[in-house]
Amino acid sequence: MKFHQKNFKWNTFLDLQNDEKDFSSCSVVIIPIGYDGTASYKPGAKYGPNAIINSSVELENYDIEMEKDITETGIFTTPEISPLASDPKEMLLKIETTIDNLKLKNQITGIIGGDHSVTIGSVKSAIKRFPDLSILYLDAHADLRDTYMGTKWGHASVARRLKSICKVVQLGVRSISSEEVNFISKSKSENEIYYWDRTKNNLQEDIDSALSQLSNQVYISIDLDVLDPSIMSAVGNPVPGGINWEEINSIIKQTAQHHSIIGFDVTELSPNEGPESCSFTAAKLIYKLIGFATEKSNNKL
Ligand SMILES: [Mn+2]
Repeated sequence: MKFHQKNFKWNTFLDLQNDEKDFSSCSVVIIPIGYDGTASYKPGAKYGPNAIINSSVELENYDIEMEKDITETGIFTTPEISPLASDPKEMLLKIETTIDNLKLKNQITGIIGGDHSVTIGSVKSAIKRFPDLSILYLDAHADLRDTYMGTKWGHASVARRLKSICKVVQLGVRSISSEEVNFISKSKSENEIYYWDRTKNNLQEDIDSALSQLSNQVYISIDLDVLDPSIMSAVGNPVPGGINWEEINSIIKQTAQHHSIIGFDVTELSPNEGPESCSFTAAKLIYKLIGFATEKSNNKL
């Protein structure tokens, strides 16, 4: 892939310098997608990538826990995939073909959404390079509706659509409709969804069980509403009782220890719905994903 726009500069994750040499040698490609065409309650996730990239500029490149400068791995940020106003399905196809056209080899893709529907386009492209991938799906909502607000391709149906192309293991769920509960029992996939309930569950046991179901190649899809609203209020549909910072960090770390993270996305930041700290939290989460996903290749377990 060549980026011909020689005179066109775009903002990059951590404010790193991009050049075409970096693109061929980098291990992580960050792809911003400011699309919220399927938002059901409050739009605003289209502003997510810009807010996250602006906050990332303020992060230190060195990570205390990993004892490394994560930029050494090579991180290239592409220009934003611009939204289409037409049918959501067309937008997902545009995402898939844009990523296909990057002609990636083993690079890890990191998508910055945008609403959660962008995951469908991203996974459809990733599965061509990694046919055995499975998805660790972190979201407060089940996203298993067959259709919602007149479309099958919206953010309330993402896990449902993905389940028809690969294994999806859901963790962090605490909001679900009866239609979705019926779907789970009909499709006999009760063991692929883990409700996040501190009063009932041994959460570490659930995490271990969820991760044990994943194939070696894992795509991590994160709707930021999986986090507790006390640390992540800037989302369209917040749900109390969520995952905290240490827990999500540990889930990503445990995934990386036993699997290869081949791609990830971080979606649904609506910066206008909460304090600026939320875009810093989202930026640090992406930073941690990059760090853990690339750690294994440097330090074979
Ligand atoms: Mn959600």
